[in-house]
Amino acid sequence: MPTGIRRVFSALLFGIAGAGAQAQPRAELLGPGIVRFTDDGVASGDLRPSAALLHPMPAIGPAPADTAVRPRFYETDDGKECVSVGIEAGTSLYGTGEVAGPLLRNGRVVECWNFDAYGYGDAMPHLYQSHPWVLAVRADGTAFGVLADTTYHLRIDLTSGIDIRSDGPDFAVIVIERSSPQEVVMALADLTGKIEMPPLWALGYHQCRYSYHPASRVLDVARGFREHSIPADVIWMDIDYMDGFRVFTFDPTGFPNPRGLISDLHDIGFRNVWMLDPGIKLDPAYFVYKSGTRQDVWVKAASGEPYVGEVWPGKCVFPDFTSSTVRAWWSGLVGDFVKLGVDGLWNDMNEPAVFNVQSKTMPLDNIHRADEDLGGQGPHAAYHNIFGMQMVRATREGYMAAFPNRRPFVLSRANYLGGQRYAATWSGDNSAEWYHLESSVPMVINLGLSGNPFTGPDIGGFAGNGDGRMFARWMGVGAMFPFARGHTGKGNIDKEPWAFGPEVEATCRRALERRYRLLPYMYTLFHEAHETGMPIIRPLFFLDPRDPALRSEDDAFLLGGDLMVVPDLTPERDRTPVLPRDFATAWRPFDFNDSDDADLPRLYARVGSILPVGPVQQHTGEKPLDPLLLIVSLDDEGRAAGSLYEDFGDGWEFRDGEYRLTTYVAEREGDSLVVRASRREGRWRAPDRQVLVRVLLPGGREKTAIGRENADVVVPLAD
Ligand code: NBV
Repeated sequence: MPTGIRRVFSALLFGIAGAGAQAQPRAELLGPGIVRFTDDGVASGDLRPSAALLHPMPAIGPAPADTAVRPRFYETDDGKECVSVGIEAGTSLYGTGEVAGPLLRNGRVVECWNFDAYGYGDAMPHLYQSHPWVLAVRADGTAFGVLADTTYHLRIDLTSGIDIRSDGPDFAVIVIERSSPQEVVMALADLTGKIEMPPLWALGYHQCRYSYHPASRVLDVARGFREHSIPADVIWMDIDYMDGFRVFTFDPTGFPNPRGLISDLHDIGFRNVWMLDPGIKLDPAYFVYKSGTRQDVWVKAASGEPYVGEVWPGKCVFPDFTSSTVRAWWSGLVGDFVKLGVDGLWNDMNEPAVFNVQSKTMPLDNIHRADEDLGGQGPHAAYHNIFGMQMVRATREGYMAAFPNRRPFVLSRANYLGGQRYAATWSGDNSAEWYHLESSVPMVINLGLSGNPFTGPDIGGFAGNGDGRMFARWMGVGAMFPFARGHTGKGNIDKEPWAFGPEVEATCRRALERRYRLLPYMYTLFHEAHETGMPIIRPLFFLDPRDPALRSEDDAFLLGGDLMVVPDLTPERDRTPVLPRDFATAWRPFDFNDSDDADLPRLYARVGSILPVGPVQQHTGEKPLDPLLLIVSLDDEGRAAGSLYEDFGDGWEFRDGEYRLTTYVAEREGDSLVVRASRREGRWRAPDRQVLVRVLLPGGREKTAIGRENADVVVPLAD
């Protein structure tokens, strides 16, 4: 509808504040319980293409008359397109992606605007990524999700219902209606994509700092892990490995022989990840600048000249990742780079961050020559929030073209809803403060509820030093997150796990040994996330979405469906988490002989579950999964079940059936428990390995037995 007329309408109907009769938006059914709404008079063909959706979604018919959630579109006096969605009393709001502050988002205002948010705090309305997505859980446990399908700057106001205000043109709103929050989250993944299986090594512990320099220091740190017997898989190269911050180059003094470094690291079981920033040094002698200029790949200023902004290298130009030709050019550079033996890539500063300007980014009227399926040529205002997403897309493509048989691992600071298709996320420049340790839990949960399950913070905090006690506590929790990396900023004290003295070192070792022991379970969860979109870290309210008491619990969390993690996130340990009503009977404490360490979170296994656990190892390639330990937590009927996914840990053969998904069941038979593999999926046959069974019984009693995978393992239960 023309703006003027719509404004009059809005004013009449809602008095701008939003009260009054309902205007009828267009409502098209996209799938069962999934409706796309557009403002009256706006056809879906008039809208910009979706950057979030995996595929364009044609309507399959009109929305059913009983569609419960009906957004109202309106326009403000100053011409901003808005939509509001009312919520019933007792509705809890989540999602909105990477946000500071608590899990429960009611009462908060979030902006979708990718931003270099160094040292952010609770009040920061926008961080590095944009997720125009709200998950709403009603009092009765049913749920719906609201996806504002626009890449423009948004203000999502959750102080009274859901009110979304855009700085861009008309946009569609997709509402997913389901009977539980879990189903909404999985439907979001169907729409926006699921993570690809990462290489197994990426689930190991990562060690980073800004910057390990020179190469000998990198190697010393990696060797330090082996000397201290602290498990780790990956070491990271931050910007100082480059020659004057020129991406795809190496500092000739500090990193004269990257191939040699990589091979030395590989020899001790370490993978390597290298940073690539989007700012390309404006240097006529630099091969990347020369080739990009020749191929005309830079984002343009409104004048039509390449836009020049300052970042680490000084004056820079920026590849226009919204164009497929530019992505192909970048992919070629990435391909040549990774052929040195590079295992993983880290895209930073890709909001894009620009120095010495108030906006901290490019002018909004810069010009992108974007692909038609992203919306065609348009201003930075339209593409800002997906600049990082398109960069990681190109980076991933480059790795895949160079190594078609390997799984890429890309980490990104900026991203957008659906960007889990291309990269994992870390939560940017947090600080070495207890608040940041505490808020890393809700941030990881909300990212998972917004489609990205592969995330984690800088363990120990990026800005500032912190102290050993906080570091130990952070490692305890961080080791349970999908992405576990220690990192710190320039000028800070050393933050390797042994840097804070023997006590903290011992806690870090225990924390990471736990992680490595739990990797078979975690890898199975990654496979589940890849198949279904279920988050790896889940909120406690998933256990009973009707229990209002669980709705805001964000200290304790679930790792998958079968493991509860209860950390102490304050220095005084003065918070008591709200646990489910049936906690005492439905969850059983267990440990790895490490629960005397009060800096580690408490672990509980769900009654009725079987957790697959592996050996302690120093890196993921060190040992086969033999013996396999099954931690069995019997229910009242004397039963338990659990699953284990295994494949090569890299490559794509699993797509052709080269994997094994085993369901283990335990059943009480008389005075014994019989544990067996009841079902296998995939082409891999049953392995001939030792199976250790550890049965957790009420009252803290335990029984154990040893058997083999191919036969029933019988555990006598009588005392
Ligand atoms: O490349 C240096 C850092 C990096 O270590 C950090 O993780 C990023 O979030 N980078 C930001 C740029 C400088 C930050 C002060």
